[in-house]
This record gives sequence, structure tokens and C-alpha cells, in this order.
Amino acid sequence: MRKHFIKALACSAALSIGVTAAGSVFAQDTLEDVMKARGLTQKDVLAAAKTYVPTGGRDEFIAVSSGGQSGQIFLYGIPSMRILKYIGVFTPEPWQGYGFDDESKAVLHAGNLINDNRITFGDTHHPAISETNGEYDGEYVFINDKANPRLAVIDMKDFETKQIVINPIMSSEHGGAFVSPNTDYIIEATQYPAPLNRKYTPLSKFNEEYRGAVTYWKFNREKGRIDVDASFSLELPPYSQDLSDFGKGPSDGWTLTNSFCSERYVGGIEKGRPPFEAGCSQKDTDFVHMINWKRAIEIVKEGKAEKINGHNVIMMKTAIKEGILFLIPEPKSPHGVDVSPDGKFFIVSGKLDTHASVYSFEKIFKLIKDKDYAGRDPYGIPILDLKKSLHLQLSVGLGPLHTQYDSKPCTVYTSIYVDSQVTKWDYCKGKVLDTINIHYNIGHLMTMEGDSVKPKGKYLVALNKLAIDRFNPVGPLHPQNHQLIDISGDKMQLLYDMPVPLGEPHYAVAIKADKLKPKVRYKLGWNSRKDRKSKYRTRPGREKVVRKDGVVHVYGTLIRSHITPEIIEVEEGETVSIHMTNVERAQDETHGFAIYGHNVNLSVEPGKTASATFKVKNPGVYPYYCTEFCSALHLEMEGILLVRPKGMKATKIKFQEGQVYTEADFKKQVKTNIATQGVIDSVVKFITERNYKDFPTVVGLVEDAVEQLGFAAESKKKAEDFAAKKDWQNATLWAQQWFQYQVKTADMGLRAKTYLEQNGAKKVTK
Ligand code: CUK
Ligand code: CUA
Repeated sequence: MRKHFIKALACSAALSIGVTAAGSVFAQDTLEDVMKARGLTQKDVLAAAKTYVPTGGRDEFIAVSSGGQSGQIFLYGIPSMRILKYIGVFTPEPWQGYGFDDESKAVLHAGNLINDNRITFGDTHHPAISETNGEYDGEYVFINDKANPRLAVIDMKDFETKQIVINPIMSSEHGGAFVSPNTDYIIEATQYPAPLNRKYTPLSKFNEEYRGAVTYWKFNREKGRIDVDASFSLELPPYSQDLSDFGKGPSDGWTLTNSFCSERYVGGIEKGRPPFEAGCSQKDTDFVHMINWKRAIEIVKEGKAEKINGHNVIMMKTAIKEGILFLIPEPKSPHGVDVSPDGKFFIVSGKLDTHASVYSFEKIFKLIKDKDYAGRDPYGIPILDLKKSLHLQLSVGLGPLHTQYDSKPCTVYTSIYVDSQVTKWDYCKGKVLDTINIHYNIGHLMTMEGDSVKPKGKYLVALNKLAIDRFNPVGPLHPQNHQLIDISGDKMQLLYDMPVPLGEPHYAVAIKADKLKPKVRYKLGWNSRKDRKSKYRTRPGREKVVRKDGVVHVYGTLIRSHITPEIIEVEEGETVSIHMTNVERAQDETHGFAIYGHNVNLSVEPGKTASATFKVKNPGVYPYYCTEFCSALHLEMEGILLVRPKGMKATKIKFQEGQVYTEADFKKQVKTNIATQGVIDSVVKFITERNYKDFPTVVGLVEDAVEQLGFAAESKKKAEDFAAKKDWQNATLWAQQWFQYQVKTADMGLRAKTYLEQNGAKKVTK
């Protein structure tokens, strides 16, 4: 192993001299050969070239997608469609320790106790990225849970879930999460009506006591958390509210929420009544609700809201009296409501119709100003006239659902569910420009930053509900299918199919990758879920065990390749609280921490402190170890939790040494170390002779390498001290430890060197 390593180092050092980009031995195939062998057409190769991101390369956009019933979200790159990460949101995620360490359990448990049940799934629908002046700013992601009305906050600095808030009045929701142009509020709207006080109410009182609602969650940007007490809701009729959007520019201050089943039908197929789907499709139109939310904030401040379940709710009668709530008819069973980038129009589709309807805010505002109403609904809410509100309607295909905007003016894309296609059209003039077939049954679709004030165009992703025959069969439950489409030209071109293996990903949003500025590491001893220093943070050398208030607190550290402490001894029945701090500074040096039989599984990224508190019920021997293959001696990153039977005395530990070392062993190890130092020196020379300070990545690696070299020096000193006392056993063991730190130093040095070679570093002459 060691010899191997030294050889590799030496080789690499030699290679750096002169040999660059030699003619590849792999290049004997021509493009034609490969096309023939794999049966690829010119079109395939062109599509491949448009999506391929070379090894080590980066994507231009990052998509944040709902993970459907998994209760997660996931990230992938565009155009490569490479999945980057799954993020635990409403459900535990073991890799990230989410729902396993005390810190993340606090987040998850604050938002999953509903009806006295711990909810362990989520039906995530619509992610939203925070905005500043209507543009994506890459700071936060919000996502809703349709099944158990909740909203989660994810910080894009570390892509961790920071908060889950439970909706205080809804029993079903759908129209969230969508953000106001400066992310001061996030909207969440009901789906299926229910009494807002959550009391049993017979269906005979449906019209009088069942209700819909919209909740405006107040977001505190400085804290990065939703302020529950400053949030409020507005009572709505028991129509099934659907999707929502915020106005912007000239329509800033208003929100839209559409609906279906304004028939207020209650079903009852088992009693011989026509089913929901028939009863809810009787009328030719349903309603989009238009709400003046900026005025609503004032109304709450004026004390005109009522408390339901301790939460401020503006009742319908107040909203009508104050003139902040209006209804506009929309064609049969509408879906999707999408405000244009300039905020002058919004587009609604009719699922049972072929039309997309473009509404004009200018016309609507005039109708409101003139009190020009077409009538009132049974609750007294003013209804505006459909025709007078419309800019135009266009037949775009059967079953239109959602609309996304292009960077090109007046250009939009609408998903067509029944016909399984995307229609590109001009919403200013009302003209179809192009259609493309997708596979199969598209729901949402996403253009790059396509619901912001500045869409970026280029790509469109069709989020398809079914995959049917597009992938290798894997049983009756098929993956879903995200299809990448090139929209840069006049004609749409299908490029790539990506199977999605974790749930129905209703909606996704994509942001320009260079807007994201994620962390590399945490400040040492960080509680990442609370965004502050952990009171359990521990520095190397300060590890300790403290018994306090009946709890055994273990303050430990993790660094390649050891866990401190390596032995934890407690008594049966005690409560143990293990706090692990990863004291690495190196990029990507995450350590895990898992213990046999106690459901303890931490992910401790560099700088993080994570804790696991549990009761040891049974005496026994419980090995623990690091779960990330973090270094050559990762398997040795281990320890033992000893649980003594009650009343048994602790015995002094006498260790069995595996091998007895001699002076010769010590000298041999020192010789190896000196040779290794030579290689490190040559790498250091290579780096310092280059303009490495111009490369922040390399500067970071060098910092980490210097730190490891410091540890090497400490071990060297210990080895020499023991050698002076002729304690060859300890001297050799410390010399081996010294070598371990050298290996880590060299590893980072080589990574830095490779980076410089690949990124055109220049030689500097002094
Ligand atoms: S909904 Cu329209 S297809 Cu939940 Cu946004 Cu799924
Ligand atoms: Cu740390 Cu393996």
C-alpha cells in the first residue's frame, strides 16, 4: 500500500515534467465508428453534443425539483440532467443524517406531528426559489406538502432544510409555494375544502361551514425563517382552490388563486350520486380569486382579522367590505395561473378545454375601479366579466395545464396533457408558433428562470407523469420522465430523457448556476440547523465526557482517520448524548458516525457539530464507526461503546498490542517518512512556482495541506520523544501516525497540482 502510494507520487511528479496532453490511446475510434456501433443518427449525436458536459465540467443551470411523495427535493444540472443531490425535507434522509441527529430531528419533529401522528411522508408539489425584485436570488427554496398542509424552508447556502411550518387552518392544500417579488411573503392555498377550525361538520353544512383559504406566510430574510406569528390567512369559498401566483410590476400587490369545482359538489358515488369528477364539471366556468395582499396586511394590522386556531384570518365578509377580494370566471376546470414577466398579463388553462386564456391586468384594474361587476357569488364576492377581463383566448391543444415564459418577448410554452405535447405560442398576438410531442402526459413544464421577471430561455424541461415505454422496464411502477427540450431556435428540439426514481415531481424551477454561492465548510463547531455555534462544539485535544443531569455527554471530534473518544463506557439504563465535531478544514471531508443497534447515524460535514441522544437499554458491546470512506484508513475510523450491566464496576482497560515494534521498525518507518517528505517538497515546489494564489480552490487546498502538515509535525515530535526514551512501541506507532498525516498532505498537494495543470496556471519567475 505505502510503496504503491510513494510510487504514485513519484510518477505524478515525473509526469509533470514535460508530458502534457499526449495523443490519447483511446482515440482510435472515429465518431463515425461509434455512431455505427451504437446505431446513433446525426440527430442523436447533435442532441448528445448539446447535453454532454465533459468530465469534471459544470452545468449552466441548476434545477430544483419536487421529489413528490418522497417528501424530498432534488437537484440536477441542465443541460446534462445529472442528478446532484436529494435533500430531505418532510421525511428522514439517512445520508444527510436528516431526522437522525438531534439538530435535524428538531426541524423535522416541529413540522411532522399532525393529529397526534408523526407523519413520515410528504406530497411535495411546488418548489420556489427566493426572489429579489422579481429575479431569482439563489438564497432560499420553499416547498409545500399537499397531503399535510405544510411549508418548508431550505437554505441554498448548504442545501439543508431549516424549518417546517404546519398550516394552522387547512386540511388539504395545493397552491404553494410561490413567492412575492421580494420574498416577504410566501403563499399557500387550500385544495379540498374543510372547516377551518378542523371540527367535525356534516356535509349538509358544506356550503355554510366548509371553506377554502389562502395563507400568506411572512418570511424574515435576516433570520432565514418564516415568522409564524406575523403570517395570516384569508377565508375563501368552498371551491377547490388550485394554483397561485404573485403579481409583479404593475400587478405587484395582488395574488391570483384559481379553482375548480365551484359547483361545490360533494360526491357520494356509493350512495348512487354521480361521482366528484362529473359533479365538479357541470359549469362552463370556475373562478380565479384575485386578492390585494398588500392591503390585507394593513387589515390584519388594523385588528380586523379573526383568530382561528390562534391564527389571524381575514373573513370573507371583511375582505368583501374592504374591497380586496374579487372573482374572475375562467374556462372549465382550470389549471395553472402564470403571471407574465412584465406583470401585465396572466395565463390560465382549461383542463377540459383546448383554450388558454390571457387576462389583462389593465382591463381588470379598470373593472375594479369602476365597480363594473358582472354579478356576485353566493358569498357576495364581486365577479368580474370574463370577456371584459380577457386580452385574448387561443386554442393551444386538448388539456392545457401550465405555462412558462421564454426570454423572447411574447413567447410562451404551454403543457398539453391530453395530447401529450408542448405548444409554443405568442400570447400578445394569439398565434401558435410550434408544437412538439413529448412522452408521455406532461404536467408542469419549466423554462430557465421562467416564472421570474427575467426568463433565461435556452432550455425547457417537460415534467411527464408517465414514462410507459421510454426506459428499461423495472416493474409495474415506472419512473417518471423529465424531458429536456432545446428552445433556442424557432423549432423545439427534444434532446434527452431523464428517469426520475423517487416520486411524482410536479414542478421544478431552474436557476443560473453562477448565482449560487454555497458554503464549502461550516465555521468550526456549527449547529447547521440553527445557523449558530453549537454549545457542544469541541476542539481537538479538548474531548471529554461529562455526566450532567443524568445524561452522559460525550464531547468528541472526527478527523481522518480517527474518532475521539475511541472508547465510550457507560452503564445500562443511562442516557447518552454524543456530540461529534468534524474538525477538518478540507473540502468534502465528511465523516459519518453510526452505532450498532441504536438508530444513530450522523453526517458530520467539515466544521459541523451533530449530536445523537439515546438511552442504552441493554448491556453489551456496540461498535461505532465512520460511514464515509474518508481516507485510506477509513476502516480504522472506529470505536466501541461498552454498556456495563447495572452495578458492575468499571475495569481499568489493559490493551492487547497487535504487534511488538523494535528499533529497526521505527527506523524503517522514519526512512519512509523522509522519502515521502521529499515528494511533498517537490509538489510544494511545483505549486509555489506557479501563480496558485490566483486560484481560490488551490489556495483552499494549500491551507488544508499546511494544516495536515502541522499535525504531521506534532506526531513526529511525539515519535522522537518516545524514541529518545527507547520506547520503540510508541515511537513506531507515532511515526506511523506522522506518515498518515503526510499522506493526507500529499493527497491535497496533488489535487492542487492537478488543478493548476488543468486550469492553465502560469510559472512565475522570482
Ligand atoms: S399540479 Cu399541475 S401537474 Cu400539483 Cu402543480 Cu401536478
Ligand atoms: Cu471518516 Cu471514514
